[in-house]
Amino acid sequence: MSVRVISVLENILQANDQIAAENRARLDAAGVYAINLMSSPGAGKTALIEQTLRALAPQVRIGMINGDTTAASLDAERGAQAGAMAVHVNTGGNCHLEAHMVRQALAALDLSALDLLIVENVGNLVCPSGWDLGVHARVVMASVTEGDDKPYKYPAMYRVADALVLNKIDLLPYLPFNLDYYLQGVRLLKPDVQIFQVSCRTGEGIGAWADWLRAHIRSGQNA
Ligand SMILES: Nc1nc2c(ncn2[C@@H]2O[C@H](COP(=O)(O)OP(=O)(O)OP(=O)(O)O)[C@@H](O)[C@H]2O)c(=O)[nH]1
Ligand SMILES: [Mg+2]
Repeated sequence: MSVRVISVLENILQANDQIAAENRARLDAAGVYAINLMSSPGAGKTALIEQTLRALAPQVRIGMINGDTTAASLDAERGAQAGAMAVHVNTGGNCHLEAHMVRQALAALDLSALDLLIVENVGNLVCPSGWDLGVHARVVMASVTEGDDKPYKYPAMYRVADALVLNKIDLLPYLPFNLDYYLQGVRLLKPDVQIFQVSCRTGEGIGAWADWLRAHIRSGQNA
């Protein structure tokens, strides 16, 4: 008897890509520019969303989809408090968001009232990189407290980045973080990636990040 081998992961990823394409078409039709924000836990994703709202709202109307592994909607509440139209997605323990979860969240948002949608992925530097959610740009966030070796240890995440936000630079004077070594690792994996060095605590660097977003929202272009 011969054995039939079914590539389950391939089928799942194909189905995901199909839904992602539908999500993107829906966002395009509504004129909403969307980003997938990915990082390890605690790098500052929600803090960046809060700072982005401070920099761009109310001229830019901002929505937030927050993916977390539990029902606790603390981050979505922070986003709403800062002025975002926010939806919390409980992934039920899943370590990353998938396109069908974003499709459900999109249904809960009034896209006609938005210009920018920030999807805060589950804090994880591995799994989220392989899943297209149907957004326009993938933004990887890192913080200097995590160490300067991260591009070398998590290349898959850095390879998919359209933009990179390096956060907590206010702490650089206190840490053995070699910025040149870190940036060299990033450039090896993604030579043309846009890099923003920021502090969500002091607001340093947020202006350049906000300008980049503004340019993409206006032009409706992919990163
Ligand atoms: N010193 C310093 N602390 C920061 C900065 N940005 C964020 N933090 C702190 O880092 C911690 C985590 O920030 P969050 O915004 O919750 O990070 P997150 O990536 O959304 O975390 P998860 O959603 O749990 O993965 C908080 O205690 C923030 O106050 C920064 O630029 N400098
Ligand atoms: Mg968060």
